[in-house]
Amino acid sequence: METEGPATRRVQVSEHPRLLKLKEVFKSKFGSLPKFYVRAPGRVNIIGEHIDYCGYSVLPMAIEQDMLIAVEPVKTHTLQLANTNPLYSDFSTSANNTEIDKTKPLWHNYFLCGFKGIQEHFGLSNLPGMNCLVDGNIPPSSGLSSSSALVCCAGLATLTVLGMSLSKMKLAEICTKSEHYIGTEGGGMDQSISFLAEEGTAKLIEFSPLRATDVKLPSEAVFVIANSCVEMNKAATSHFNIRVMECRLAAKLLAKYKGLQWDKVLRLEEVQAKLGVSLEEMLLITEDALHTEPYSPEEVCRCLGISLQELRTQILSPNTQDVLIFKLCQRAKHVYSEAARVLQFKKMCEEAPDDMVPLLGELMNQSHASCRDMYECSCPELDQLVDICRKFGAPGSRLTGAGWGGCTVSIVPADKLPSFLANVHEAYYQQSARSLVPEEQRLFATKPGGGALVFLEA
Ligand code: ADP
Ligand code: NG1
Repeated sequence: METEGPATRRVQVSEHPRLLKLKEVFKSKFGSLPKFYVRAPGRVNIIGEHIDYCGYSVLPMAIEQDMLIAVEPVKTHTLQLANTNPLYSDFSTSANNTEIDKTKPLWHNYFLCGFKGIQEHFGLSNLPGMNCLVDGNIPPSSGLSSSSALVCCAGLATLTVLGMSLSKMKLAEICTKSEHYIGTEGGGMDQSISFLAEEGTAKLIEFSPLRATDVKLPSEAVFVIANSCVEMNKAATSHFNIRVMECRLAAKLLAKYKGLQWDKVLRLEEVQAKLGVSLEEMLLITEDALHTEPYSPEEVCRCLGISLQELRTQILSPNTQDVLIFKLCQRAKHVYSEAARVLQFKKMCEEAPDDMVPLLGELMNQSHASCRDMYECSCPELDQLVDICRKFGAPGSRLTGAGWGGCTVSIVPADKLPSFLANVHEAYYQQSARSLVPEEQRLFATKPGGGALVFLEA
């Protein structure tokens, strides 16, 4: 239901090994016991890559792997963060002074994004302090949304400490906006599925306004995640924001070409909506309006009739101001064709999902090709991994999440799963560096999991 907040569950902590471990480590760290626990899941995007920030619908499902936080509200105004993973150092700050350093995406900054989002939503200037211990098992920087799970979990922890409530939709919107404090200008898929997911179903997530609709996946196929073991931290590089800006510029040039008021346009979807044409027509318009040779900043300025200074300060993000080439035609073609593939995928799932497995796979293959060739967000390891997955029986395989590393998702007939896993393991994970990635984070089948929750000890 649209107005419902995340559920609260009473649990026997002693019966949940991860919660029990969290409780014990919390006690040794802070010398007290947590009052409650929150969880927010990661996700795998089945299809619809790099189109959420252009305004288009995406088709993810939550995975079982998640971020868990044990929380104790405290009377001092101090926020103390610790992590079960020693790679992530302890952090402490005044709850009223939450500066987020965009130049260094350290883990606690993702927590602060969620914390600050709730603080700002309620206009609070005097936040209570809390002790928090975080435990995550989502492979980091691998396209399964570990960062957003942490932001959402921190937002939910803060809300619960305040004793306030908000709908899942509102929480998703707040966390989408507040994750921008880390410096990446993402679209909202990750935070939305983390709050709105329901066990047993993938979701079509639509934006402006945010909506989530169940998508029944084929029962005779399994979705398998394979980690390329190449990590890519989105906030530490400008790859991600360059793509967001290329799409923004493409939208403005397309709008200008069609005589629309281009200065207010930010997203490729707005151009389609204003023109009232189909995605197929948008592809033709893109080919007419934009050339495939890269655009220089000077050419973009000439097309829009603005100065370089205006381009840099009014359109581009801080970390893309020195970019020298923009591939506008290729990026827009990826977005419009990928948006169409999402709708086709959903339609096939509504009709007869089990008869459609080869066709669903074909759409996933097309999506990967477009990400690789038009959007240039793949990498040699991901390309190798999708080839291996197809060779061993996946009708479809593609990169998932932002790319440039991270994971692939493949659709695999259920009866072929054991041999598929064994063969992909043999073909990709024998190299010593790859075998260092924990086994449970390398190659696994996944089912649609549930969304964010609060746990209270029974
Ligand atoms: P993803 O594709 O997983 O969202 P990002 O590169 O956007 O990848 O974010 C990864 C960052 O999230 C990590 O560098 C780290 O700061 C944070 N993170 C991931 N997992 C954990 C964890 N278990 N504990 C603390 N921070 C985490
Ligand atoms: P990941 O893979 O979690 O970094 C990012 C964006 C999404 C979406 C995908 C590409 C964030 C928090 N997430 O996801 O919104 O644009 O890339 O489809 O920026």
